[in-house]
Amino acid sequence: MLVLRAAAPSPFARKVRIAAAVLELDDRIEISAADTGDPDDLLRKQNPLGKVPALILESGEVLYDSAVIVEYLDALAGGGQIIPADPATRFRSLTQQALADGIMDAAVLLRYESLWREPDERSEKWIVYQGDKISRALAAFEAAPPEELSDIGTIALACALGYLDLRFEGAWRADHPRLVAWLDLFSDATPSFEATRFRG
Ligand SMILES: N[C@@H](CCC(=O)N[C@@H](CS)C(=O)NCC(=O)O)C(=O)O
Repeated sequence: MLVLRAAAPSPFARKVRIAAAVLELDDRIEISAADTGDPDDLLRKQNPLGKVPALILESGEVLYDSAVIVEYLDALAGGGQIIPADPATRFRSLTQQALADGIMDAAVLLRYESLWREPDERSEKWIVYQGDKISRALAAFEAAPPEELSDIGTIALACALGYLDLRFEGAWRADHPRLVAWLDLFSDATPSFEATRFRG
C-alpha cells in the first residue's frame, strides 16, 4: 500500500488525490493526515521541507512534491495517461500545471500571511505582489480555458480554483466567466473533484 501524507484543505494534496482517482489508483493509496504545524509529526522526517503532499512508497522511499508524485502515479498507471506522452501536449500540460501550481503557491502564501501574522505585521505590498500573480495567471487561463478535462494541467487548475473558492470566497468568479463554465464542466466530468472538496 502507498501512503499519502496529506492535509484535507491542501490544494496540492487534492491534486494528487484527484490524479490517483482519475488513474484508478486510489484504492492502492492510504491517506494519512499530516499536521504541517506539528514539529512531532513524522512529516518533517519524511519530507524535510515539512510540506504536504508526500507519498511513501512500499520500499519506504518518500516522494515529493506534488508534481513528482503525479508523475510517479502516471508511470504506475502505464504512462502517458494524465501526463501526455506526445511532446507537444506533454509540455503544454506540464506548463499549465506549473501555472496552476503558481496560483496555489501564491494563494497559500496569502493564507499564511493572515494565519501566521498579526494584522499590524502584515505587508500590504507583499499581499498585492502575490495577489497580482494570481490575477495574471487567472487572466491567462480565462483568455484560453483548457480544452482537455483530465490531464494534469486541468486537474491542477481545478484545484487552484477550488482553493480560491475555499479561502477567498470565490471572488475570482465575478471576472472569469469562461473559467467558471470550464470548472463546471470539469466538475461534472470528474467526480473526485467534488469528493475531495474540503468541508471543514
Ligand atoms: N510545491 C509543493 C507545495 C506544497 C505546499 O505548499 N503544501 C502546503 C500545504 S497546501 C504545506 O505543506 N505548507 C506547510 C509549510 O509550508 O510549511 C507541492 O507541489 O507539493
